[in-house]
Amino acid sequence: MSDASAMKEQLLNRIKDRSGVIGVIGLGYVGLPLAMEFVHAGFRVIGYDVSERVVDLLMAGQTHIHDVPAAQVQAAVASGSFVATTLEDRLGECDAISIAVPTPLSKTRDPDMAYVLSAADAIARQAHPGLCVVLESTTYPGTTRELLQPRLEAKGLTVGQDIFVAFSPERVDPGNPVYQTKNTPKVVGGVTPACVEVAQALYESCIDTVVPVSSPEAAELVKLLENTFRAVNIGLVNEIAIMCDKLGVNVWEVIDAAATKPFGFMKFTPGPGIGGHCIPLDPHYLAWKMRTLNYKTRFIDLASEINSHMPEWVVQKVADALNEVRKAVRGSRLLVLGVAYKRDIDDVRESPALDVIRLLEERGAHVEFHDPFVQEFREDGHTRKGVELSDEMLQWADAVVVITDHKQVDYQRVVDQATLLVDTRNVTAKLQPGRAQIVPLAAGLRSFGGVA
Ligand code: SAJ
Repeated sequence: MSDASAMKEQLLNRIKDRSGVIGVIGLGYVGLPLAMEFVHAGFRVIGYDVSERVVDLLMAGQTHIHDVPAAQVQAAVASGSFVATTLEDRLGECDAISIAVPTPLSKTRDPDMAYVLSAADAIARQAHPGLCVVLESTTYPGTTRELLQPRLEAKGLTVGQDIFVAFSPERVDPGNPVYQTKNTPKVVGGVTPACVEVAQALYESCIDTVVPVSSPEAAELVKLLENTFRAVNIGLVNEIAIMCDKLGVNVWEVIDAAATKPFGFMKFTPGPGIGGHCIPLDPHYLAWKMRTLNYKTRFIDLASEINSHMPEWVVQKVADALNEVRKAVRGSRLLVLGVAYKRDIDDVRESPALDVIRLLEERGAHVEFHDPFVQEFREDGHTRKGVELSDEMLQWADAVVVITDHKQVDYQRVVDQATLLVDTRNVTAKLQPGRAQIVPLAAGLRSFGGVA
């Protein structure tokens, strides 16, 4: 057996008998659940994060990730199976390391690879023969081979022989009651067949289904296809909403009826735009990479144009609705319901609600918000606090604008107390007529105060 295959067999055995030490870089909504799955599989896990606050709270048996109970962290720390650290040299103890750090986009929508490069350099400083390194952060095709591999080879290691490198996209959906890290199929693409074999064995130790693909580029593109698919289809359905508005057709009725087709159709719903740290951003990694190859990604660009136009569409709906009752936006009192980027969560990142609020305030409106999951949020260095949902607040508002349709809000009460309600999420479809004039996202056959 050659030295290289001996190295690979030794690593495979350490994975198989759980004597291997697993490193996870980045203990956020991706890294911490992954670390806990490796602990659950029987490994000793070293979690490395640059945040002392995160490391300290984890070592104190607490959690900052909703999907990971504090009791699970506490048990992992108490058993000695998990340690969180800011000390880079602890990575030198690891036989395999997964990188789960942020990959934000710059203001000009260029990938900001600083976190990935920092992690790659830390690993390179601590790397040793017989190490497997897997990048999980969403990124453009080519990152693993162009940024990660050279830094590891600079140590004199040979990928596929004494170091094994792969990409495996994260598919964490925070708060998903059905799919968590363990039961969500995991795609793995290695730089060489030996890299695929090792990375596949690594993830098969703790994840139910592992799907090998032939290269890191294929794995990188899998993730981008998944989320570009969503962004493009949301863009399509938002444009259908605009068409329905011009046709005077109820877009929700059309979508619900189309969704009765048992094959060849997948339901998406229009709204005030798209938020979160995945869908608005991920497609732009692909667009950026293709620009370097002089190729224009027309679907991505058009979907982005339509989706990012939706906040302005909503603001125009509000302006038109106020105009119908002889009010100007300037000086109007508006209450936005729901600022999180999607229902029943507390994350406001990239939320279209923030755009709607900004645009309304730029037109001179006085805007307050209520969100049962978000009491306050910081934007441009200042904190914005929400208000309680009271009859007085609903009566105070010249218009109430539903942006995020949290299930726990009593929308019948809103319809009964408000005078004007702009409904961008179709929350009023099945309600009894109340005091409020209802303005749908897209014109329907619904009369004011009635239901379609
Ligand atoms: N949105 C619409 N219409 C839709 C679906 C979504 O307007 O039909 C909006 C949402 O309101 C939100 C944005 O798009 O503002 C993104 O929504 P999302 O449902 O895609 O939720 P995310 O951003 O949390 O996406 C994540 C992704 N998961 C991963 O990247 C691992 C995505 O691939 C999942 O499909 C999605 O969760 C999910 O299904 O929950």
